[in-house]
Parts: sequence; C-alpha cells; structure tokens
Amino acid sequence: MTAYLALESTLISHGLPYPQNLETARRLEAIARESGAEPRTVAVINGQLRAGLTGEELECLASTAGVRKLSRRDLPIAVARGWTGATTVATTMWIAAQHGIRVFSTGGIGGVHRLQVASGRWQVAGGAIAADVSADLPELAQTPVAVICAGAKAILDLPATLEYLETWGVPVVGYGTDEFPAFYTRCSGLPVDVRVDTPEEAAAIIEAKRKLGLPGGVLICAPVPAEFELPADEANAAIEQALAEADEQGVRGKEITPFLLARIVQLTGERSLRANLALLENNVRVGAQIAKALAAITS
Ligand code: PSU
Ligand code: MN
Repeated sequence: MTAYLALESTLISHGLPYPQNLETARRLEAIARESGAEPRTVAVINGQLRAGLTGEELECLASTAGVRKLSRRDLPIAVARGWTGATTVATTMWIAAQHGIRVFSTGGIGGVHRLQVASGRWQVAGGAIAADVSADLPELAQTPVAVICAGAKAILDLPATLEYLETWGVPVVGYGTDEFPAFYTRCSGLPVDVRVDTPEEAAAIIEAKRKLGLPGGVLICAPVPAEFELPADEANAAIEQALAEADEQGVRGKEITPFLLARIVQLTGERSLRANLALLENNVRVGAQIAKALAAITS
C-alpha cells in the first residue's frame, strides 16, 4: 500500500521568504519520496481542493505576492468564488482527510495567541474576553490526521495551547523527546503525553486512536535538529520584539501569524531561517517514515 504524506502550502506562501520557499517546497517533496512516501502538497487551485500540485502551481503559490491564506472558514468562499490560495494546517488536515491521507508534516502549528493586555489586542465577544485561537486546534480535535511538527513557536501561549489540546483529547507525542518543542528551540519546559523513538510506535498510537473511534488527530512533535537550534534568549528576544511591534501596529486576525514569522526572520537573520528549513526537512523525513509504518500495519 502506498504511503502518502500531506504537506501544507501556507508555510510556502506566508511562512518563508521567496525564493527559499519554492526551493524548500520542491526539496520537501523530494525528501518525502527518498524516505518512502508519496508527497501530496495541499492547496486550493481555482476553487478546487487539491492534494498534489503541478510544478507550475507550486511556483505560482511561492512567487505570487498576496496569495490568499485559506483557513477553515475561507474554504466555502474559496470554492464558491473559484479562488486560488494556500492552506493552513487546519485546511490542509481537512483536505488531506477528504483524500484519505492520514499523515501530514509541517513546521509549526498555530495555537492560542498570547494576550496583549497593554494594547487590548483581545477580541471581545458577547462581553467576554476571548484569546485569538488558531483554527488549527479545533481541527486537531475533529479531523483524523496525524500532524508532525516541531511544536509551536513561543510567539504563542504554549501552556494554553497544550491545555486546549488536552481538553479536546488530542494526544501530544514527543518524537525522541520528553518535552514539547518550541520550534526554534528544542525545549519548552512543558511535558508531552508520551515519548516515542520509532515510526512504528507513532503509527501504533495513530491506529489505536482510529480503532477506538475517537475523533480528531494526533500531534507528533519532533524537535529542531540540535545543530540548528537557536539559543533560547536570542529566539525569545526576537519573539518579544515582534509581538510588541504587532501590538503597536494593530496587526490582527489572520495577518498576525505571517507578520510575526516574517519579522522574526528579519530580526534573527539567516539563523532562524536555517533552523526553520532544517526542522521542516526533519519533519518530512519523520512523517514519511510514520506514513510508511502506518501503511504497513493497515494494509
Ligand atoms: N507557525 C509556524 N509556521 C507557519 C505557520 C504557523 O511556525 O507557517 C502557519 C501555518 O500554516 C499555520 C498558520 O496553520 O500559520 C496558523 O495561522 P493562524 O494563527 O492565523 O491560525
Ligand atoms: Mn487567529
């Protein structure tokens, strides 16, 4: 049975600068193949939900300024209007599931944003104060796709993000680690639910969740390779500055994540970019191996 691995496109169009994004998109597909899985990069092309893109389509998503970032709420609009756009973790999971794909590798997931009390970067709904919560989290709660990532960036509220996943029954698995990784850094001080050290162990958890009839996905966290890790104080200084600037400039909604990611690359220079590329490659390798192991126990 062929092992398929989904890859997302928002990290290509909004998470990495051109031209590294296009080179990376191509390299990730090649790494998946070398590691024994068929890559399926996900996007919406002219209103069609696609798993698998042509070289031209990939190039268009990487090089067109202002490509739409499509999250779950945007999908019906994109289909009705025939839009082309990049898919986030949430929409990539959903489209992968529609295509029968059960494993998906990305860089970092979205989560619960930190509350910026000073400026009031809060959303007030019905008199209550609600944090900005990425659609990636409810998607993990309901869509049966395993997501391999390097954790979540410390631009987010990591404890609150893990609390959400706990509430909604999403197992958080450390791949070769006991700690939830923080994207540029290998450690966050926060524990995962279980550590695995082989693709077979990860596949067994994914398959057990399906057999139990429990809805939703599994989050598998592989830390950035040690030689590319950023020192925690350097990463945190850039994150704090980017957050303060977003706050000052009133950046909100779906613009916040791309704004912070781009600003952190500028502030840390090539180092954060190299870390980002290294962890992506690692996640695709690990994801392909898990997809293979899962195909072996389900075929
Ligand atoms: N975190 C990263 N890199 C990324 C993203 C998040 O470290 O590229 C992207 C992913 O596509 C993710 C999206 O699904 O940002 C989350 O956006 P939001 O916070 O608006 O839900
Ligand atoms: Mn949001």
